[in-house]
Amino acid sequence: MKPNAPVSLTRFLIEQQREKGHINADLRLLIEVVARACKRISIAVGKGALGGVLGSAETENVQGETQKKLDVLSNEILLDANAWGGHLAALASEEMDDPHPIPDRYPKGEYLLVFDPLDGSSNIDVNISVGTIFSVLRCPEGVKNPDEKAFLQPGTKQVAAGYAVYGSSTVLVLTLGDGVHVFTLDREQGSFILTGSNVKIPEDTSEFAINMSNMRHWEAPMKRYIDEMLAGKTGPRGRDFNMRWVASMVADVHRILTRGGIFIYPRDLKDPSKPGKLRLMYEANPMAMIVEQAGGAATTGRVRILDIQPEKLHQRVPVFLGSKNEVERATAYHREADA
Ligand code: AHM
Ligand code: MG
Repeated sequence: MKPNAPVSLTRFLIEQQREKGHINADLRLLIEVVARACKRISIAVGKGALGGVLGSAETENVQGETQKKLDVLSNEILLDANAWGGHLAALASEEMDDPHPIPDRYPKGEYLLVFDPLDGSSNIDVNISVGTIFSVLRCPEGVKNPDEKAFLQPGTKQVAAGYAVYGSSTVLVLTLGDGVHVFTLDREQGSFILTGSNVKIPEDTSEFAINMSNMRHWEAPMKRYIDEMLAGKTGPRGRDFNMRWVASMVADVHRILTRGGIFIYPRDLKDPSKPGKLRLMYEANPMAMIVEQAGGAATTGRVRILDIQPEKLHQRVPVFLGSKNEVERATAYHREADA
């Protein structure tokens, strides 16, 4: 092969296994299977109205959210793709109440896969980027039939994490715990090609992403942090800030990975029973691993996300992630207020 020939995801993974010893054959297969499922989801998303996939499925998930047809379809695509390979012990998803076992007719492997099959559901019908988020854990030793408890491991235990964003191009972002790598789907060839290695998030930024409509429900330190940015050049920060909010976490995180920024979905007092909107296991943890691997930071505004010991599969957490210095500043404001 020519030295500058494009590196496919398959070649990248084989090199990670053979030369770096980072992954074994099962984890390689797992990532390839997830990537293949993302290609199928990307095709379904791309067909839009022509594929009859828009609109509501008229069912509710465990979070009490109405599922879209594409939420259900994407979940099925990931389940089917991962059932037979022998690399998984079980799966869990935003769209399913309980962990999903591997059918008895197939062999079981050593990994657990957790995913949000289609993140940004509110954007499906309006042709704005959506995506898939996934996290890979090891099945605890000796556990033959993993239940919810087997999944309740802190984010530091993830062996891999990634997301696919179905935007103007389809992009797969992956970390195996050794930097963050970006692959773009070559639609003619049908393969993911490496287009960014060891990407880094700038430590400083002048761009923030937050749903400002919730401002009246925020805690005081949260309000202080945003107020200071809104005050611009003449305020305490002495410079102007810009705002972006796609309302698809995958798209907002991808922008931050590309050019920096801070993404915040804080705890708010609209519904005090909920500690945040986003889910720890299949949204916050995989994104936190990616962001940290890219040199950024990820906290709940108080503690590091990856250190949280999960108590429930569908647990929610506040999320602050992105450019390190901004995440640290927002976190310091919360800690100061608590003290
Ligand atoms: P979803 O998994 O049901 O799509 O919800 C998660 C999404 C995130 O992608 C996004 O950051 C957030 O919800 C947007 O919330 P809001 O509509 O409150 O702005
Ligand atoms: Mg989601």
